[in-house]
Amino acid sequence: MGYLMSRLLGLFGTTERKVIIVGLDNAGKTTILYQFVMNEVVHTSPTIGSNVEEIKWKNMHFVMWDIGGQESLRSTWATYYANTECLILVVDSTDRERLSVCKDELFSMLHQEDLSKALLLVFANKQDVKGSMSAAEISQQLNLTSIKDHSWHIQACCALSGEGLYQGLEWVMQQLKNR
Ligand code: G3D
Ligand code: MG
Repeated sequence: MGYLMSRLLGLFGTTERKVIIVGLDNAGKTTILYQFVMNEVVHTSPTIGSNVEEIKWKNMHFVMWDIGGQESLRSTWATYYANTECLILVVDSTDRERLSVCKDELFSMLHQEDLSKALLLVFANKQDVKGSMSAAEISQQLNLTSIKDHSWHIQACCALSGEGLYQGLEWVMQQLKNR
């Protein structure tokens, strides 16, 4: 599609925005994707490969890829990066042990050329679980303030109830509008 055409379509809000949802296995990625699709909780099983869905919200059209997070699958993440406008990192706020793994994965992604212009939204998921880490704590552990070359935002959420999810998406939308 030509540049002018895509700008025109952009005015009507029909430009597709590619979003990829990454994170370790069991973080809640697939639950989040289907909350956006259907506003309901689906029964998930570990994702082998990926799920992709189109989501239309407030005149924006997102194509969201939910990529399997098991260790053996993480090396395939890079094949999904091209043309990504937003990277959503889902963190299981109850999983203190693997937060450092999450951090390593995050920083290796941010160094990828294909993601150099991508926004970063971090969902601090499973806030309903007692004793889970707060968004502030996760932000500090992930050292998000050291990220200077990407716009980023962290949002506390609970994928089961949907709480916080649209607040996160709202931030993405505002950022994309300002581009
Ligand atoms: P993944 O796609 O990142 O691997 P899933 O993760 O979406 O498959 O979710 C993994 C498990 O976490 C699921 O539980 C799911 O219901 C649960 N989960 C997701 N989000 C939340 C949340 O916000 N709070 C709580 N308490 N649980 C959540 P099961 O038991 O089906 O494995
Ligand atoms: Mg999954």
